[in-house]
Amino acid sequence: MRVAPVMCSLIAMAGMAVSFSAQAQSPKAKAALKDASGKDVGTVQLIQTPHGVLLKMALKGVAPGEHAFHVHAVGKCEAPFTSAGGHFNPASKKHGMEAAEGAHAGDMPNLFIPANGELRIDVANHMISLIKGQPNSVFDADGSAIIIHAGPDDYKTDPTGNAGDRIACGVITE
Ligand SMILES: [Cu+2]
Repeated sequence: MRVAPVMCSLIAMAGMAVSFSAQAQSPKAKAALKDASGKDVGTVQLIQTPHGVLLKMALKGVAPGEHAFHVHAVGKCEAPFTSAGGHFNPASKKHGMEAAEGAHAGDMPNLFIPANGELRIDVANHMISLIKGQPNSVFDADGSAIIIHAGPDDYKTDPTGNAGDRIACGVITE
């Protein structure tokens, strides 16, 4: 019976080693979202996982209601944020998860902002990468940005999703 505690600690150590090495090879990134007047409206932490990128969002002061949000092709946020280009679309697909030839890598589900304007949500995007050199890396030559729109994405209108104005923008940085 003396063997059991040793076995347990060996298993625990093996588990720690696995989680440490996974952390070491998991690129992270962030984006600070600002509205057109320059006001802070939240942050996004991006974490590379073996199954795509996890976007952990904490929003504040966003108009209540349904809003499209996407990764856009250029890492430049100058109001009214057309500087960020179209949706991040390295594979040249059509817009929207309802499109037969879809979707853009930057397409993601709509956000529903409650009456107090605050939302915390984690969103998985399997189509983008934080790893430089990958064809779908957000860290390409001109960078990338996260945009929140005034209206909802209809998940099918190419190339914009008919989501309206761009109300917040944040450049994705390491
Ligand atoms: Cu967009």
